[in-house]
Amino acid sequence: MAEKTLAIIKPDAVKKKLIGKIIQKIEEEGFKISGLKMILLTKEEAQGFYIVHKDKHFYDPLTDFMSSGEILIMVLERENTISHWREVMGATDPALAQPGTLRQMYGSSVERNATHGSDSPQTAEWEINYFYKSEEK
Ligand code: DAT
Ligand code: MG
Repeated sequence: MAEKTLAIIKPDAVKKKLIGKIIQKIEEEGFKISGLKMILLTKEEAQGFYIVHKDKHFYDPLTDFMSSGEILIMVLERENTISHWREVMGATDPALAQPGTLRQMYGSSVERNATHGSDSPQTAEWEINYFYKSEEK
């Protein structure tokens, strides 16, 4: 079974109408999209999703931002899914991301960096469960 990751197109990228370009890149990179939905998180749901960062200075602005507009949630699969998606996204801070990565092209700051990706198989499983409780996994 291919490794899975949870990918998110964040509110900044949705508002900038970048869904099409980002999904095109996802398909060109050989990912299979095995789940996809558009949702608007409440502040509490954003806080729950980013609970690992609850003690960080950016937790409050991050969860305000993530609940500020619709987001597109996707489950992606291919070989080396987690590390490959993180490579395609680039570094967390768009200013430090390699040319041609999604965050370098479409992010505007470390707080508004266009996309999300899980960072380990354990995190991926937890994050996928967070959004696909028992319904459609
Ligand atoms: P990543 O999204 O690359 O896995 P992370 O898990 O360290 O990065 O942080 C989660 C999100 O929090 C990140 O996408 C943007 C925000 N963030 C991280 N570091 C930040 C900082 N120093 N200032 C503001 N926001 C930050
Ligand atoms: Mg992370």
